[in-house]
Amino acid sequence: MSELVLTYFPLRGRGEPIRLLLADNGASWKENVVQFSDWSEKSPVKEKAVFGQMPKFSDGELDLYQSNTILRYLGRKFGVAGSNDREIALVDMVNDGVEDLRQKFFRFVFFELKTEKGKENYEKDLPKHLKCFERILSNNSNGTKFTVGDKISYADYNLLDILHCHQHFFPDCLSSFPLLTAYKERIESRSKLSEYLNSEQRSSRPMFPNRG
Ligand SMILES: N[C@@H](CCC(=O)N[C@@H](CS)C(=O)NCC(=O)O)C(=O)O
Repeated sequence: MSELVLTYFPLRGRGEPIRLLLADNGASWKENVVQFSDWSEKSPVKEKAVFGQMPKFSDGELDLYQSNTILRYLGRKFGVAGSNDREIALVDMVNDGVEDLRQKFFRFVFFELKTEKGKENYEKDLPKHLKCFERILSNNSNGTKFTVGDKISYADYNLLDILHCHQHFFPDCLSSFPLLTAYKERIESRSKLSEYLNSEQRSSRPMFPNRG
């Protein structure tokens, strides 16, 4: 297999769902860490980046940008992108739903979190969004498996990560969502994933810059 390299800031951020997928599928990858101090309009990594942003993922000669493109690519590469046309479409849909929530979450972290009112409003609104994923789970084998079908998919890694992000700020946010709670525990206990989740390399990486 060609060398797999993730180029990103020393963060979980948008790199983390990619790492969860790689770890759970037993892949080895190299981390190419770009320090914030080396990132500027004129830095070669930024200049070469197709959209001027990271993460970048390299598989041998192939360089990819856009975290969801990378997830879909790896989903296909490792056979975790849905098992037929119907599942492929549904996995894509769930992943887009996670992306919508991630964008809201970023606005929260970088803007709304600055005021007590902003934090309160976000927390009040959050169950409405989590409920959508609870319902997705309930519609697939009564919530006993994954978001789609019988097999984990790239959307599940992305969802797991966004749940972790929310629990960081709102530790009890899943308490009224039994299916999501069980799902999260089930995925976290997969052997390779749990090894990664408990690793030093993961715990030493902050979720966001300067925000713990
Ligand atoms: N849609 C892109 C967004 C990438 C993005 O926002 N990257 C941020 C870090 S998470 C970045 O590179 N920020 C530095 C910059 O914009 O100069 C993706 O999903 O990869």
